[in-house]
Amino acid sequence: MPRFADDPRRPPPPRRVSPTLRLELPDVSVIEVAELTGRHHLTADFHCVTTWSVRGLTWSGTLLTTVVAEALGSTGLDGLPPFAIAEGSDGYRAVFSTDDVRRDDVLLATHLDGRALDDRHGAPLRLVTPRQYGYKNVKHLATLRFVEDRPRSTLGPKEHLRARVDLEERHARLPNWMLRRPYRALVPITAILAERAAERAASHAENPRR
Ligand SMILES: Nc1nc2c(c(=O)[nH]1)N[C@H]1C(S)=C(S)[C@@H](COP(=O)(O)O)O[C@H]1N2
Ligand SMILES: [Mo]
Repeated sequence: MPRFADDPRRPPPPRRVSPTLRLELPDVSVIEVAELTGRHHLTADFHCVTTWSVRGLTWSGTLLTTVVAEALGSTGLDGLPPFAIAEGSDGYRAVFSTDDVRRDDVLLATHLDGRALDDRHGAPLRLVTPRQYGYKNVKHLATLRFVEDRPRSTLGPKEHLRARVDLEERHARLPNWMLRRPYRALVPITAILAERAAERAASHAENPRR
């Protein structure tokens, strides 16, 4: 699996030691979910909107519905506001219709194919939402916030609110026939730049004076 990103020059953020999540729900004070070390397994294909895919990845972690249900108590998942924002500690964010994250195949992953997530793929915690394109699968997940009003996307029209793979919801405005080829052409250079940014960050962490 390549390291990939919307902005490939952005390095992975400095390592957080343990997988914790800040959950923000209206009428509930902020909840810090400590040590997400669930052992739920999920095997799924991964599809980046730019046309590359990886088949049969096995993610392990905690179901998001489990965490949210525990936080909400008797209110239940039906009472959630209609939209959500997921933020990574590198500043990346994706916006959601709550229906797309309230599913029982949405995982807060700590492991990929039996190994703890590395910096390239979202350590220490990653949102895995297999029915949606890669750009909704937020790496280095730090905060999940449920909100009443539709949030503005930081990715602009490139981000479809739903981004469901089976409906090919790639872009908020442009049709798929216009996108597939230019997107595909960008894949190799994006992957190279993203990989380099990660290597630079790793060597800098080892030898900060370089
Ligand atoms: N925090 C964070 N999450 C992110 C991104 C990012 O740049 N930062 N890029 C997204 C995009 S566009 C894709 S295709 C996948 C790539 O995941 P990978 O690097 O594990 O292959 O992560 C998604 N999640
Ligand atoms: Mo992507």
